[in-house]
Amino acid sequence: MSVLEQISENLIKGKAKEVKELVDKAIKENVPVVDILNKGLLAGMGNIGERFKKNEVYVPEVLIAARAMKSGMEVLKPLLAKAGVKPVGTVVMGTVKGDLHDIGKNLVCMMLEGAGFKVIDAGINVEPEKMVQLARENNANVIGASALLTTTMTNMKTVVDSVKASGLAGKVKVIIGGAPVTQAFADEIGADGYAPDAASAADVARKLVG
Ligand code: B1M
Repeated sequence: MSVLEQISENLIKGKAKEVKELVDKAIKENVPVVDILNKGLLAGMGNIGERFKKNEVYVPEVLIAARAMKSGMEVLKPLLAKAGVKPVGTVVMGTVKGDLHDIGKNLVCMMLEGAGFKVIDAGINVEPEKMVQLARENNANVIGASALLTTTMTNMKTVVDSVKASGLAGKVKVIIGGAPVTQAFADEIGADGYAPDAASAADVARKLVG
């Protein structure tokens, strides 16, 4: 098994220490950093994402794999910056105003990072204007909004409206999701995308940034 396959395999199993050591080994063997990222770390995280969508693995496995990816990224990040490797896009991600649920939102952040995005985590109970401000400051392509309550999902429309009012519509796409949210609701409020789970959120974001 090549060192890249070993990175991917160990990440899938959530072995953070081994992933870090293998990334170190790959660097010493002069494997290009882009390959370590794409064919090692992101390949492993992509595998977990696909299996999560099919309910073959669950939230704990995703969290453990994401931790393993982070340990590999710690070693790789400075080298990627040096090599001029850019993220595939930037996403501002937050749970909407009035809503304190963050487990799903955190999973979406991890899947986005696992798909090569830079993620600005705006946190919970986020004012729509704050999301827009962060998107502007960070030159983001996407705002991701999560809601778990039927009473707060209406605030997703405020996010869409705030993006329109800011003049960033078209440049910044809005993706929504969370247990009570549906594609029909996304269409109704004029969101650019909807995803039923964290792995699909990364797929939708990738499609929207081209
Ligand atoms: Co809350 N809560 N809660 N809660 N809570 C629910 C959501 C509820 C369904 C429970 C119930 O009554 N059966 C209910 C909502 C009812 C409704 O609106 N119809 C509810 C309620 C009522 C409340 C309070 C009002 C309770 C009270 O105080 N009376 C209160 C509200 C607080 C507030 O937000 N203002 C409240 C509080 C809490 C806790 C703080 C105790 C805790 C949150 C802890 C935390 O997040 N740090 C909590 C929890 C844990 C839950 C349940 C049990 C679990 C939610 C969860 O984390 N799921 C939940 C019941 C349930 O769902 N079984 C419940 C796991 C998570 C991985 O799933 O977030 O759906 P989820 O994310 C998924 C997808 O939805 C999707 O991807 C994720 C993974 O695939 N996704 C996106 C999420 N965001 C996305 C964004 C995207 C795309 C996909 O694009 C950007």
